Amino acid sequence: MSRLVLVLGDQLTTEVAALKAADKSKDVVVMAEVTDETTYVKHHPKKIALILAAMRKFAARLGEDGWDVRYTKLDDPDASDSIGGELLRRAEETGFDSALVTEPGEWRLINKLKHLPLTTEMLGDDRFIASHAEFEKWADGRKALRMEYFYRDMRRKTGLLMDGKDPVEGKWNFDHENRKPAPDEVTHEPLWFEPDETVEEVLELVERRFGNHFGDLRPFGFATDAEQAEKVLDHFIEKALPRFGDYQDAMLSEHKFLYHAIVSPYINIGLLDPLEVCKRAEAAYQSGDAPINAVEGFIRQIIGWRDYVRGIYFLEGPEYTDRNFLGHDREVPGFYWGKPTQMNCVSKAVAQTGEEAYAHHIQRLMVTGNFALLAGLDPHGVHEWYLEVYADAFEWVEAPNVIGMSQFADGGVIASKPYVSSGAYINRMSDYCKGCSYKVSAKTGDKACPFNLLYWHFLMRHRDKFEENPRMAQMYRTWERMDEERRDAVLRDADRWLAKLDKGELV
Ligand code: FAD
Ligand code: DLZ
Ligand code: SF4
Repeated sequence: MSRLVLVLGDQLTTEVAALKAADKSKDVVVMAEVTDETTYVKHHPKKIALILAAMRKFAARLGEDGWDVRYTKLDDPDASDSIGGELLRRAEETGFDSALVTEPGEWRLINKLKHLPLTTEMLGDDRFIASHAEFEKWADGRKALRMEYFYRDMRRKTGLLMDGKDPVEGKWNFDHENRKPAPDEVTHEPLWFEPDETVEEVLELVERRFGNHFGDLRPFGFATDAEQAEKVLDHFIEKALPRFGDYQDAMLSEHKFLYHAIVSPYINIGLLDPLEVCKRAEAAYQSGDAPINAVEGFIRQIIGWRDYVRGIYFLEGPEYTDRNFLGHDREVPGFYWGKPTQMNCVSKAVAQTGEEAYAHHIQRLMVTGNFALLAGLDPHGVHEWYLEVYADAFEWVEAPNVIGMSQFADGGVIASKPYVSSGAYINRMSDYCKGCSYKVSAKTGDKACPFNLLYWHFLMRHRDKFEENPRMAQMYRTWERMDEERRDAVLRDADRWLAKLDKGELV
């Protein structure tokens, strides 16, 4: 029996389950650029361009390898609007009545594909270390699903950085060495590529169709095929990995990328294999070219965090993105899309996001995420923002990071306490405060850093939920030690600041 074989825009590898199971001699590959996928949120133009260009190149490669590929371009006059519509159109064209698909990374699309009038076989996406069944088994009966324990199991399973049954150098986690403030000098720039003919054609299409989405399309330098993505990885391993650990949490206005890898967009769409990426990092440790704190930290992000959040997304089910444990409902303010704000840290993180469709973990967690949580923004709106603006954002990875880790909207499935901080943390880890209209040292008054005001406002708003949390008790004790006049002033100034925000005034 011949079948249609669906390959989605984030499944661009010959190792994807549906292609591995298909028969080149009789099956037909279906790939489609469709408006549903390009607009279910208003994706950053760079993200759309990356995916469409990489899809076109991958389809060409499959064709060269002898596959019969039916590829739909966004402007094709016969095209339907959706992946399901394209499968049905190709079913009619070929006379096939069944399809082989690899499970998409989003409940929305999984449910649509399951309800098509076609016999559809959905295979598990095995580009991860743990299958759904393994994750469920790991989670079963645990009181808390902490990443660290899952990560240790993944180290054991993969054998990465293991010395027999033990972790190399006697420790699982070297994170405490990875919190150095920003360095004076940064010697690394990621590798970018000049657009070739295929990319240029896509850029013109995206300019025409999605020019009104937030973010800059040009200059466009993302890798758009596996060979280029390999070069980005080589470059990172050689030039940046040795210092990745030390400066992982630092933020600098003039150095957007510091020593980060910028490989998440490529891993997530299939141009790089996560396990291979980790093996390359491990080899750098084994040859003495990168220290353990850097390599362990990097590998933990991938076989630990990345696989863990995917497990949580599928474990928690389709309603996860609607969770709102803290009852937050403030609208996401215009400065998340580039309207002016006097908060230099937020302004810089958003500007960089608009330019690059990229911000590193701490900018996402401790600047835009921290502000959203402190100010009580609606977590669903925040989730949609993150899904829109980052090139690496697909719901299976974005939602647990935003709803769970950053906004505590899942009530503590992922995080054992909310990631909130006052301005002091941002000041320690970045150079943002030096160029800010607010004063990070001011705790009350017109010039007080809003993070300082809102930090206490958040803790007081949710006292009933967090006071008993052993990891937060110290903060409440500090509050109790402040004199009453000061506490009243902090809460009053925070309320005033939030009122200005709600009125749309410049804050
Ligand atoms: P590096 O800092 O160099 O890390 C190496 C790799 O580790 C990354 O490429 C990525 O594959 C993996 N990784 C690191 N942290 C995480 C994590 N928390 N979850 C999953 N994988 C991780 N990552 C995404 O891929 N897509 C998202 O939509 C996304 N949204 C996020 C939203 C918030 C609020 C936060 C706090 C984090 C989010 N992350 C997301 C995780 C992280 O910010 C990015 O993976 C990282 O910034 C990618 O840049 P990099 O390749 O330079 O990563
Ligand atoms: C994100 C995205 C975009 C922008 N466009 C397409 C597309 O035109 N065709 C396609 O097959 N996939 C696209 N994608 C990726 C899908 O949205 C992604 O596969 C699902 O969100 C599941 O992760
Ligand atoms: Fe951000 Fe406050 Fe520092 Fe300004 S002073 S950059 S608002 S942390």
